[in-house]
Amino acid sequence: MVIDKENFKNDYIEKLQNMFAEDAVDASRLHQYFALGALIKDYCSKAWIKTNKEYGENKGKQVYYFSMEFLVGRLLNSNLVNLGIKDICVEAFGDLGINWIEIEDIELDAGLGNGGLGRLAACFLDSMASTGIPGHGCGIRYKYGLFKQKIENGYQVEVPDNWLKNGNVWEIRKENKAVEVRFAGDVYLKEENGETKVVHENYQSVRAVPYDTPIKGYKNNTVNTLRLWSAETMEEDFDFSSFSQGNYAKAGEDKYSVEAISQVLYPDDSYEKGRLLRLKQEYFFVSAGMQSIMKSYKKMDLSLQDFHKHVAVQINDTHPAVAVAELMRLLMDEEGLNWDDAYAITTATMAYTNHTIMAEALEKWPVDMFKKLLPRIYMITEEINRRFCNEIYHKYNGNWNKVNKMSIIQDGYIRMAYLAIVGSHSVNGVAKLHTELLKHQELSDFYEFYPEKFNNKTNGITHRRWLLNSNPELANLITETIGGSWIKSPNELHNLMDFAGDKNFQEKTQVIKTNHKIKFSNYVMSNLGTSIDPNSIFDVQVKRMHAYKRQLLNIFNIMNLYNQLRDNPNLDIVPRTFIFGAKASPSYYLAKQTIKLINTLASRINNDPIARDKIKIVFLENYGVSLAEKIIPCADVSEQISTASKEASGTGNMKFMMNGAITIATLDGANVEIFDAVGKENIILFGLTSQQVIEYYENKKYRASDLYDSDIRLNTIVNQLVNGFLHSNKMEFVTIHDSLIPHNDEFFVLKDFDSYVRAQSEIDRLFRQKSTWQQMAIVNIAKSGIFSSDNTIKQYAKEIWKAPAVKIKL
Ligand code: 26Q
Repeated sequence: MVIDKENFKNDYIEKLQNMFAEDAVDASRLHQYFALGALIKDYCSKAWIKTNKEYGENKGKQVYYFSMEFLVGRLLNSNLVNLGIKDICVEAFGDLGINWIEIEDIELDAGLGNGGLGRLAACFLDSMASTGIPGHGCGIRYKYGLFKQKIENGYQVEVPDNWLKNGNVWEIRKENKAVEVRFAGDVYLKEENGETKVVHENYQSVRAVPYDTPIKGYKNNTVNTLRLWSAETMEEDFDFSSFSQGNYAKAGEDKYSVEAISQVLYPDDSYEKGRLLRLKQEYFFVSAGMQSIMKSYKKMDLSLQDFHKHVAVQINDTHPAVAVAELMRLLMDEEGLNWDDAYAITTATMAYTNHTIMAEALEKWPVDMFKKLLPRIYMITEEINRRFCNEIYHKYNGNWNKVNKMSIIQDGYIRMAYLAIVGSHSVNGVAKLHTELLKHQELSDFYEFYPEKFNNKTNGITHRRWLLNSNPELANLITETIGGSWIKSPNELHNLMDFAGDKNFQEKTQVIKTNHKIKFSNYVMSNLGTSIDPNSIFDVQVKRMHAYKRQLLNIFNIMNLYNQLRDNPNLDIVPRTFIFGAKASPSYYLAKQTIKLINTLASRINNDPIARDKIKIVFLENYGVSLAEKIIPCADVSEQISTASKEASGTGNMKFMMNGAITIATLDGANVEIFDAVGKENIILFGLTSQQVIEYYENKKYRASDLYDSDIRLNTIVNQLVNGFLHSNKMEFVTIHDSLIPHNDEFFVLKDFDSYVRAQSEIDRLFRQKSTWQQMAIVNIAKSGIFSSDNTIKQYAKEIWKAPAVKIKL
């Protein structure tokens, strides 16, 4: 299909007329946006039908990515770019007198995720479609995404994210594909004609209704599907007797409790063990998704024994790990297979990705609760575990200690990571270092038992959203310089290496960066009323607020600079703007206090004549995908400063690099691979290594108070937290203070402080050398292609899923 500007305009005008009986100029912004979305969906629909048909007919491997989170952000721009009609559309809108920027801003982010894990799932969808892998997303259509963050008096305040309030133009409700999900009730076995049958009675039914969103590949004909499930009451379950007796409240109660299942996304690390609703959510979308896969599998008329040859299921962390038992249930109870066959098929189908080594983030469910809510799933889990423990017992000659350590069910809890490992044929970490730590530390018993299951898949990011879309100026310059084939083959960005030393090219990349910085300064002025200098270094740390990510280390460096400036107002430093953006989980007090600390420091420093021309602090409210797209192209410095060993991978690090920021980093997660790619001249490293951190944890020899006593800078800063220097209420930051002293600084902020300060001075020194700096930036862009999620997806497809790409012809 060739769409040129004239027929695009005609199509669009017609769409507005048909949908709203309005013409282009008179229509409201919302209607203009909706008509455009609907038109784009029309443009995708033929290829969408064709893609599904082709997958059904060619009967090749299809991949299902199960995830509690899909942090997709906005879809208007990415759909236009992937269709190849962005320029035509913007020009056409110009002709029609419609302000494009305002249209873009109508769309609300689909914020159906917390952070890295959810955004990774969204990048993967884009890459699967763009590389032609038959891969679909399966998740929950939350009515409310992650809370919106407001800053009031320096504190985070959470506001519901009602992202569906204007409707969602991208989705299609598929009433006819609804399935039933059963909770609780009684399960028993019954003999019938010499066969054992499983009977499940007195259960509560929930209707799962899918909403499908097309995932359009970049300039190909593939349109995959993101299927998100919404919970509704079964019509026959509506309590008509209460209703007709006038007891509306009672009639509505069930409806309310069922709909609660897909009402709201849980913020991470508010992870209080055993939240019933969270478990309901997990089983709800897993059961609905697996049932729907089974249905479309059966339509293809293939033997159930071959299920795993046609279906691959990737589980994104342990949140969908009940999928293991659910597939067993479907194969045995619904399809009549025996245990051994069902088990072989299940493990050959499932694969598990681990995203964390933080012990407190590993999901555990209390047996009592699990059993009551999912009685049949519990029976199956128990049997999987019984057989697994038996195997361990025999392999280790009756070593009960091993059995206890590895048992899926232990001390009254079900350990979901263990269920996922046992029930899958593949277990992967998300960066080289992370996978090594899984193999040799956290999951070493399992690695010893199942070495063949373990593998690494370093994360990636879609260069279409994170370069082509968010930084079109840089993308155009790259295309002018090395041609456009890097867009389909991102590794070709490497050809920019020839231009790293080219003064002319350096100049051009620098102008693009500066223009972004000017634009962003205006945005900050109009939104926050803070004036910032576009010529200052833009030093950016944007990510979830967590102690291990160490926003506090960044703050300590700023406090140190401020203290130096107060001693010597003529201190010679390159002016710097420290930019933060971060949401804290609502129940994570230390994280929320850290936000308050940043804002307190910001108002102090930004208003102090001694400091404000040298350092500025900006805290951006409500950091999310759309804000990331704005800020990342502006960054000179990318802060990736987690305590080594704690950040599984990070993906923000890759986005910044791709936009020409210089990384200041610990050797953690994918920073290690970025370092390997760019070399020591093009990244600024500091701090303890992961091995040193692990040794300290083991030998318990770290004493934060020794550093507090011996380093005058640290002594001053730590005291300033509680001596009234920052806040009239001396208790305001006492939790932060106490996390360091007396609680001995779990994340080595004090230990890495000196090394970090030196690294920051190195940045100051390098930034003064314009050409050197720009050369470093170009090397980073050139080497970033390997971190395209297209590469990651190709590795998953080849090594885990065994799923070849499929070309869709129209
Ligand atoms: C669990 C139980 C109850 C409530 C919430 C949760 C929960 C939700 C989300 C636990 C963890 C998460 C999210 C984890 C996450 O985003 N991890 C990040 O994954 C990225 C992609 O692999 C990595 O790059 C990051 O390093 C990792 O922190």
